[in-house]
Amino acid sequence: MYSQGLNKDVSPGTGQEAAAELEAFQRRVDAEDKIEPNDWMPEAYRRTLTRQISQHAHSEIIGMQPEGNWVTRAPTLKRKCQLIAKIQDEAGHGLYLYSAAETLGMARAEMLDQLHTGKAKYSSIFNYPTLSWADIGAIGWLVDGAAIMNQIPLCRCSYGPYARAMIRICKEESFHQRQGYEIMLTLARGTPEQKAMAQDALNRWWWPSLMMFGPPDGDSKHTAQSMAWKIKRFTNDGLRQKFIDATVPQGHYLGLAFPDPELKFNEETGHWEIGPIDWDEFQRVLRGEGPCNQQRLARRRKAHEEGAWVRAAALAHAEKRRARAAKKQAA
Ligand code: FAQ
Repeated sequence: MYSQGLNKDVSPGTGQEAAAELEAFQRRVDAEDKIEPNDWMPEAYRRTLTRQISQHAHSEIIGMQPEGNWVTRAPTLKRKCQLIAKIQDEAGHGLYLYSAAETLGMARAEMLDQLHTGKAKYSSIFNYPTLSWADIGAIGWLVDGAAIMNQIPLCRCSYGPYARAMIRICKEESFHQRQGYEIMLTLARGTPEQKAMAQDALNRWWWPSLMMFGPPDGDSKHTAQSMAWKIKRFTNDGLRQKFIDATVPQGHYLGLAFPDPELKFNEETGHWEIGPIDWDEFQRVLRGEGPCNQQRLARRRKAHEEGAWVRAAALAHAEKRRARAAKKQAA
């Protein structure tokens, strides 16, 4: 929809012209200028952003499923209302992000097609099951916590539409994080069974949450270029460490233990150090072999098919309004 408003001629030049354009582009990025949809940009910058923003949008939409699993089983009416509001927020985030990605020239239908055919990735974290109510607390605390750590720097991304979308998203994510932590606190201070549920959720979500930040810096193929373009402001490992340092004391305040015998505080560096992350597990999930990959995609495809009549009705309605307005103007 937004791609319709784009200038047609933003294609890269050739030879000397391209070199001059590239240099001018990098100068703007270095000067912290925002790049806007109709500005000239290198094709690789456009591709990187389209990939990242659309995958981010897919993550928000697929991320509704693990939490949706608990709407009918939330323990109180208040918890149910909070959970529904949170899931609705995630849908909104997906929609802002699809809109931001559309400004780069790719139609939403194509992005959705890439998701449904398995060509586009979405965050590995959403391929894990939500087995107990405590998982809803752990998702808010850890998954939204990791998402905020990654997304606050994206508010300063060089691409204007993405940076602006992230500002509101981050505000909402911080409410999500607090509601999750409050669920964990309630369980941790509850009966021994409730505390055990909270501990079990931390055991299962801790390592996958650390994987959300992406592969280690040495294996991250996009980081160097994305940092030069100021799309990313920190490396994957840098953000992961910030998250660990912020989260470990929160877990200890809950009276819970992290599932990592090697976790220790380094007095000299002032950082928490962790044991090795199982990157084979991460790669398996990315290949579609995680516990819920197939279920998540099947459910998404089915929802898309079942929504076909809504899209058709919205288009018919828009066409009717357009024809009515044209007739009024002609009269
Ligand atoms: N899962 O070279 P890098 C949320 C892929 S939103 C799956 O390091 P990059 C809200 C990567 O795409 C969570 N794939 O890549 C919520 C690349 O793919 P390629 C989503 C991953 O882009 C909460 C390849 O591996 N957040 O949680 C993952 O520089 C609760 C190589 O990696 C965002 O999307 C992964 N974990 O850095 C919703 C934030 N990590 O090129 C509901 C925006 C990496 O092979 C409930 N994205 N890959 O196709 C980013 O900041 C970056 O894209 C990174 C990856 C940091 C994720």
